[in-house]
Amino acid sequence: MTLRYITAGESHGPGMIAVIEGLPAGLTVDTAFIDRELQRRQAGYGRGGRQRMETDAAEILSGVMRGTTMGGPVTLRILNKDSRLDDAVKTPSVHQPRPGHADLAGSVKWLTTDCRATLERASARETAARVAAGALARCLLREFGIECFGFVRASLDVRCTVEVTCDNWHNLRAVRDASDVGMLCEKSSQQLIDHIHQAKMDKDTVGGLVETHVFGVPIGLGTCVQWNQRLDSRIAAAVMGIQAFKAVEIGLGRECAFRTGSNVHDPIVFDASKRGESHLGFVRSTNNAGGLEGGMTNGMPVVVTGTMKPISTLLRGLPSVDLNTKAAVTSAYERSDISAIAAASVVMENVVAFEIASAFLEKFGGDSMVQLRASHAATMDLARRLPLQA
Ligand code: EPS
Repeated sequence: MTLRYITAGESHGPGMIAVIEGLPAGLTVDTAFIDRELQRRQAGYGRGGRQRMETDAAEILSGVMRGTTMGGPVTLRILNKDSRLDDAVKTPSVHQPRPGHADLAGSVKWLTTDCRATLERASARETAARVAAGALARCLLREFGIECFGFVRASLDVRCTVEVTCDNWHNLRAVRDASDVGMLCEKSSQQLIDHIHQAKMDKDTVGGLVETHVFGVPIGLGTCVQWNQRLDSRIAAAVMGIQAFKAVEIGLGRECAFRTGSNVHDPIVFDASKRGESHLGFVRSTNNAGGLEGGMTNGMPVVVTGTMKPISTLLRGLPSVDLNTKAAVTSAYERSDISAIAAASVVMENVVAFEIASAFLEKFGGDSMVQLRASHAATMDLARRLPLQA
């Protein structure tokens, strides 16, 4: 069964829900890990007042017995403390769509001049459910030594140049966790904090570039046989599905356009002493491909970069039109964030993880963790013994 999930819930409704289907039975669910990811998603300099109200935690409503999965759909619920959807005073109609937001297109789509219904579901509060689903999938990945590391790479004129490798990411995690904007060096962190502070003074907002590295991914996940099953295509769709994301790149990404082939493709060497690693000894001196070739993992770390646009709710407003009168107005303001870039890095980390877990289960399969472990070990053993004797 394909691993998949849907989410439900509105920003100011009773809560957010994720229903995850396709996990094998017998997986130990680390709820503390899931809640830690949810807390990371709430943090970051530039977040608005809402995060001081919420304490996100996942409650398991189905599919888990005594801490392990049972094989059926797992339902995770995150309660909204700021639940007030049915209160028309506290949650009023909105008629002045915000440029950049779903407000205008959604109102026309659902044939209403009230943007409220659209904005409630379009809200990035929904990413809490996606983080919960991704963190659950990571419980599975971690059993096979696959780890994800996400952080903020750049924003405005700030760019952190620290290189992330299999050897240093554990140490960098502590730097990231100490940074209020999820960056990997103190200098860049402070510069970005200053910019976000300035944006707040200017009643403006800030986006940025976020990066996810996935380590220990075995060679051969995904497929080249069908366009929509290519793992890079699935990762790209998952990342572009995050609210406010406008671009996704794998490995070198757009930079490939500006180099010749000999400066892009990662040379292959074989190192028998590294046969036990995810690349089975097929070592690459560079990783411009970002761990994906032909829609399949090549055993090198999977590297994804996402671009988040600045938040579209500006305290100063932007030119817009009243949907009832068609008069020129300034767009509506709702309590919002100045920047959610640190949160976006947590979201991307977890949606990428989910796609890797889905491809992992497709390759190694099985109804139970016992079967999955056996199939994984046997398949990797066969691959290590190539060429196989008839
Ligand atoms: C959001 C608007 C703000 C953000 C929200 C996303 O919500 P509120 O209007 O309640 O202040 O805080 O993000 C979250 C609540 C969250 O948990 O990430 C929007 O319009 O997208």
